[in-house]
Amino acid sequence: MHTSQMPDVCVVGLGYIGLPTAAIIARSGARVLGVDVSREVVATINRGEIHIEEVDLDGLVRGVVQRGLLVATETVQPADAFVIAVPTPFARDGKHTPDISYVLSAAQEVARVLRPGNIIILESTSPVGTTEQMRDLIASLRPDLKLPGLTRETPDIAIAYCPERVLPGRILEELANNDRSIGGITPRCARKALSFYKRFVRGTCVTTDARSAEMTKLVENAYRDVNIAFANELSIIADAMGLDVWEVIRLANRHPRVNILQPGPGVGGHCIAVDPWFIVHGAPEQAPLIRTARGVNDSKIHHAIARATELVESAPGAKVACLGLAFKANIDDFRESPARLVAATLARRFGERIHVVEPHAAQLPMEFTDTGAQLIDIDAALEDCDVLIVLVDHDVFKAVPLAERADKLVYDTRGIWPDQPVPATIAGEMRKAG
Ligand code: SAJ
Repeated sequence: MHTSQMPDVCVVGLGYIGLPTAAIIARSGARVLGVDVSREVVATINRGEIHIEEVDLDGLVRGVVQRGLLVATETVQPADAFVIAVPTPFARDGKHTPDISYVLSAAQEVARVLRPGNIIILESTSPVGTTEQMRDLIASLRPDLKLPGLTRETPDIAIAYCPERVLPGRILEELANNDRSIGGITPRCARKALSFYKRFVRGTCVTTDARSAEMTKLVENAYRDVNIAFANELSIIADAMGLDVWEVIRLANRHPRVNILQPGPGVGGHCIAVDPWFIVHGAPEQAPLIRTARGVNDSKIHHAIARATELVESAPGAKVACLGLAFKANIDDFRESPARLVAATLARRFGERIHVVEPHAAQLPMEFTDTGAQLIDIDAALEDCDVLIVLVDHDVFKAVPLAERADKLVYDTRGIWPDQPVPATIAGEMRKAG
């Protein structure tokens, strides 16, 4: 695509969702303009390279950039369709107030170039009512346009909310194959958005209204958070009772209607640890379970820190390896990661005794600076460290044979080594309790 040619689709925000989405739309043959505020991200993509790690994304982006179907820039330009995929964090105000300022500033940029016949689709996870707020902002900036829900005539613009629901590590596959909920500000908007997604989504697209689609996305992640909280609470109970939580869950899951998830060092990432707060914020009196689940999952991080600290203190002078920093297995994403918090807390406390193994990191994150902690590889850890703290269930850790770890002191927060013997010197619950 020459920069002079008008793109079919403009994707605003080229992060973990926006970039794969832009690339998949481009693969379907559409001319896509990707917009990001970061000059570096724009330059990287225009070289046919990527700034995030995601299975098969590098080849896909290289291909569509080479064919001229994907071009990145720093400014929104006219197009037929606009897809907004920018972050929606919560404010650090102690009240977890959703921060939709990135969505609104993206909408403001889009408003500048909007023309009759355009469609705007918001994909960012958003509190209920955000799509309408976005519409109202655009209405105030472009009084010349008839916007859906505000006019009795046929509107000039269609606006819909269509959340992504892809799993990091499987994004490309899930973008194409997952079912999608498509919420229009009006049924007409939903139908327009449906025909947009049909071009590149193989899963079933179900239409609804914008507010229901917003809530559906939040509910999906809150559901998972509540279920993980159940597993994490069980692990803390099992620890207090001297039981092996993994064994209990394995047995309970043999019941045909029980499917308990896996405990871990807490819940990380930028979705499951954030989105439930959007529901709590919207209905604070009505959401005690969702709020409590967040609390349980956060408290599991402190439990893991306390357990790990006890183990390190039980082996004075021993070298310690923290296995993993990512927020979950086999990805390079360290945002809101409990593993990272546990390892950094140990590094601050025990300094150079702490070693970190993270195959997806080239260097330790900032908070490790001046702690004395070092990044090493798994072979060095198995050779030199007597204490192993498993924080992430990366495949490379799961594959460590028993013979190479049988004589170590282990705290396995992920239950990846069920065959690890319990040394007589530490309490039975120490090794396995999640
Ligand atoms: N976790 C556990 N135990 C489990 C499952 C997960 O401790 O049994 C932890 C993980 O280690 C991680 C956190 O929970 O720290 C979240 O991981 P995840 O794999 O459950 O989810 P995410 O954050 O990678 O992606 C979620 C997905 N949502 C649901 O499964 C309902 C994904 O489909 C969404 O698209 C994504 O959030 C998002 O962007 O909202």
